Formats: sequence, C-alpha cells, structure tokens
Amino acid sequence: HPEWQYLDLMRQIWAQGSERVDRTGIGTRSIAGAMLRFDLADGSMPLLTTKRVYWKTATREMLWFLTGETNIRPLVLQGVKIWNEWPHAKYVRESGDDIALEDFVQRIAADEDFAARWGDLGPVYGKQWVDWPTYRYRKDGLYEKGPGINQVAQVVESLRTNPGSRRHIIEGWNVAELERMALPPCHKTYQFHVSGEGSEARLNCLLYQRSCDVALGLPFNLWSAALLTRMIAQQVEMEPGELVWMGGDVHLYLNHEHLITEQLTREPQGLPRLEIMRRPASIFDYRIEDFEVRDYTPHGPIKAPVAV
Ligand code: UFP
Repeated sequence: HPEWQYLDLMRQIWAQGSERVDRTGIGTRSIAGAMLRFDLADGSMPLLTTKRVYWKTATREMLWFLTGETNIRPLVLQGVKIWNEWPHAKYVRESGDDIALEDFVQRIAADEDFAARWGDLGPVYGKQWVDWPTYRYRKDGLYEKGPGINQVAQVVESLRTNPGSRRHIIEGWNVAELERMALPPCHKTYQFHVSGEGSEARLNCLLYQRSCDVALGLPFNLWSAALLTRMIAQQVEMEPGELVWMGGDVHLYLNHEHLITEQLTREPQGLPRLEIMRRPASIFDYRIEDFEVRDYTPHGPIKAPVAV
C-alpha cells in the first residue's frame, strides 16, 4: 500500500530525527531530505487512510490559490479555518487587542473593511502563482510596475505546445517578497514532466517542499499536489502519471506525540480515488462540486495543535 511510505517516514523521523528548538519554540525532530512517490493512474490519490484527512478543505484552499486571492475571508466564508491563526496573531500583536481567535474570525466574516485591513496574508502562493509581479525600467532610469505573470496559465500552455520542455515550473519563492508574506511558501516549487507521447502522454508532478510538518501539513500537501496534477492533466488531455514529493527540512513537532503514536498503530485501508465530474473550460474554472472521492473509508481523525 502506498501509504506505508508516509508511515515509514513518520516512524523514521520520530525515532532518528535530530531534536531542536525551531522558530515556533515548540521543538521538532527533523531530518534533512526525503522523497515519496505516488502513482496517480486510474484515479488513485495520496489521500491518507490512517486518519481522516479533510480533502474538501484542502481542495477549497487549492481553488482559492488559483483565484490569486491572498485574503482569508473567502476561506472563512466557506468554513475553512486553516489560515486563521496567522492574521489573528498579527492582529493581536499589532493592535494590542487580545481578541480570541473565534471572535477575530467572526469579525473577518462579518466586516468586509476589517477583513481587508487584517485578513490579508501578504503575497503568498495565490499571488505568486497567477500574478507574479514584474518591473520594467523606464528611459529615465526609474522603474514601474509591469504586467503580472500567470505561471499556472503559462504551464498549461507550455504543456500543450511543448510537452517535452524541462521548464514547466510554478514557483512560489519570490525572494523579494518573502518579508511581506505571513508564511514563506512551504510547497515552493512544482515541476511538471511529461512521459510518453501523443495519446500515451502522462503528466508527472515533482514538488519540492522546503519545510514539512509531517503530521499536519504533509497529508494536505500530498492531496493538493495530486489534485493540481489531476486538474492540469485534464486540461491538457493527458493521463495523470506520478507525483514525486521531495522534502527539505522534514519534521515532527514534539507536541504531536499523541497523534504520531496513535497513527503508527494503524494500518492503511482501501485505495481512495478522485473523480472529476466535469471538464471546465480552463484551469481557473473548477468548483468544489466538481470533485468526488470514492472508496474513502479512513480511520478516525486525530486532532493536534498547529504550530504558528
Ligand atoms: N507547513 C507545512 N505545509 C504547508 C504549510 C506549512 O508543512 O503547506 F503552509 C509547516 C512546515 C513548518 C511550518 O512546520 O509550517 C512553517 O514554518 P517555517 O516557515 O519556519 O518553516
């Protein structure tokens, strides 16, 4: 079962990772570098079964990335909570108002002006993916803003017109803008690779993730990368191939011990599949209703706090 790769990685880091204090102060056990491979043929998805993964939440996040949006409000209005901690922490820090997370989120939903002021994450994934900023120099030596670059649209186009290219890349790591991001991108580089030709063409995806919270982040990141691959494959009329995931600093947080020990007692069960119900006109026209997961009978969820 492909999920053993994940469980083996988790077990290895917990047993052998080097322990240290990290940015969040919680502490991690960490290893340098890891690789996982998943075959996406026949609808197969790297959706963990040893705990319930909320794939619809991750899917809503992916659709939000593709809109280029960086404000949490559209997610909040859909009940997606995954990005709330960051703007909340910033608001408490900068305003001095010690508002509870739930009340802050409530206010983001209710008050559009408040959301515009405090709900933005800075130029994170969505902005870089579909509107990477450019500058052009003027004759007088000053420079002005140029048109943004839509990397996603360009990759879809280059896969259609030049599938053998080795330059199908979507990059999130905009060095000049890192400081303004709530969180510098973790899943930072996506590269697409086409194996086979014509009707035999298969779309592979390689993801480089610089920093990986194996317990809470990775289950989402694997699903999302596979989802993006499936959507792009559908758009360029190729079969999905493999997802190759590569991690940089691959770690487990010390306060996730209960999750880790519980999950490592469990065994993978069943092979979930993703069905895409419709072929939208473009990569930017997918809706949450377009996705259905079959044969997903996971073990129960395991809750743990996210490190901010
Ligand atoms: N993290 C992930 N996946 C994500 C995401 C965050 O694993 O998609 F947004 C984790 C990795 C790390 C923390 O534990 O969030 C980011 O902290 P840092 O920027 O210090 O690496």
